[in-house]
Amino acid sequence: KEENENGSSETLTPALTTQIPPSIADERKVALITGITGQDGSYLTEFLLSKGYEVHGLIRRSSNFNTARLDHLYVDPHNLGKARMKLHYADLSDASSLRRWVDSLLPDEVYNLAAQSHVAVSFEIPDYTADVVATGSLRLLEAVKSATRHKPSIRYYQAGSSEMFGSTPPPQSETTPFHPRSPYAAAKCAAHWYTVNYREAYGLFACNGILFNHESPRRGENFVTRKITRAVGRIRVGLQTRLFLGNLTAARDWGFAGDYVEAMWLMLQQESPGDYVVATEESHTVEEFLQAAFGHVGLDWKDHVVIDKRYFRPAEVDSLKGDSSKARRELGWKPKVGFMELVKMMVDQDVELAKREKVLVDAGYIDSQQQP
Ligand code: NDP
Ligand code: GDR
Repeated sequence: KEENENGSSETLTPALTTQIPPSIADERKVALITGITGQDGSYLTEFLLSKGYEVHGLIRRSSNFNTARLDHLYVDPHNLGKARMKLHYADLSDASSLRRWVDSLLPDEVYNLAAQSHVAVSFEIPDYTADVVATGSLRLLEAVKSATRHKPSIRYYQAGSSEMFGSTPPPQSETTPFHPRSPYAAAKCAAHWYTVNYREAYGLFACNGILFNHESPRRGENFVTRKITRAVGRIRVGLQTRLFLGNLTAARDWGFAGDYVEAMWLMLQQESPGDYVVATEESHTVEEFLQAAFGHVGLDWKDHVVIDKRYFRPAEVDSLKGDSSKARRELGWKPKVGFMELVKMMVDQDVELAKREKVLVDAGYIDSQQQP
């Protein structure tokens, strides 16, 4: 990324190439997204830009640039007139940074997507997970509440999770009791109730989206779906032979991330705020995902998968299947991409990715043993 005009790279200002006429620009809505560099952040940014929004994203400092999921939206920061996506440094663990950006931007909509979002990792770093996922949400809610003194109409979206239902059996809806099974899920429950509380106590337009698992070719590579499709691609082109996994019997309600970000936006367009389950209402086991993914390229998963105890969790969520009738009725939302289409989309992309990797391996640029 290039430096800005002051020679400072503290504020990054990537933008879209399309120039918006000034008349439209004046009416443009402003969205602020935390977690913009993540899977959902990138899809939500695309979606909001397509609706004519100006999008501001908060990114945390990293020793490397980690904006790969946004690079296709990037334009040289010197094209300031064309900038419709802007990135700023902040952190959910730093209240002052959140407050500064909410106060200075006074956005119409705030989407809180940032999280330490890996369930298994939350058992390894529970304090940090609670600080970012639970207290981080509280910090952002406080910043938004404070800014409503200047702009009462600000709307807030909280990225809630089906993990909050934990061991409560399916189907799970907005009225299903929570029984979290991990530090991550317990922290998401706290964030959920903070959001409800700020709505009830201060009249904030604040919504919880209780989203079931949603995947895509941009999914992080250590979540089970992407871990499987990456391995399928690499096995298919001869870069890998084995895939180590944990519990294959867990069942999840897997949808497509591109569909789910629309539901987030729809929640903030309603007359009054509420909480909504977003799900496909179809559930499959990890084993079924394996069958579908390996089967799509003519392979048998049993020839490649090895069970490794290290991937089992101290407490598991056995079965998730959402009841999203409220979202379908009130938001008019429904998923467009089904299970098999999702699996094929991910496998096809990862076969192409593996082919490109193989070119580099064959040319001696990378080591084929370097598994993702
Ligand atoms: P990702 O893990 O792909 O993205 C998480 C984002 O949060 C990244 O941009 C990450 O930044 C950022 N982040 C992490 N820690 C901090 C921090 N301390 N301060 C600021 N930003 C931080 O998650 P998804 O896109 O898949 O999910 C988005 C949200 O939805 C998360 O809150 C997740 O818990 C929740 N959710 C996800 C579901 C799913 O199936 N995907 C289902 C239900 C809920 P960086 O790139 O620097 O790591
Ligand atoms: P989950 O997703 O925990 O549901 O959280 P993940 O893909 O990590 O696990 C799904 C299921 O697969 C089993 N599993 C494995 N999981 C991983 N990651 N790696 C393995 O090797 C493996 N083997 C088996 C798991 O035990 C589990 O049962 C995701 C995240 O996006 C959360 O942030 C989000 O809130 C929930 O979805 C809804």
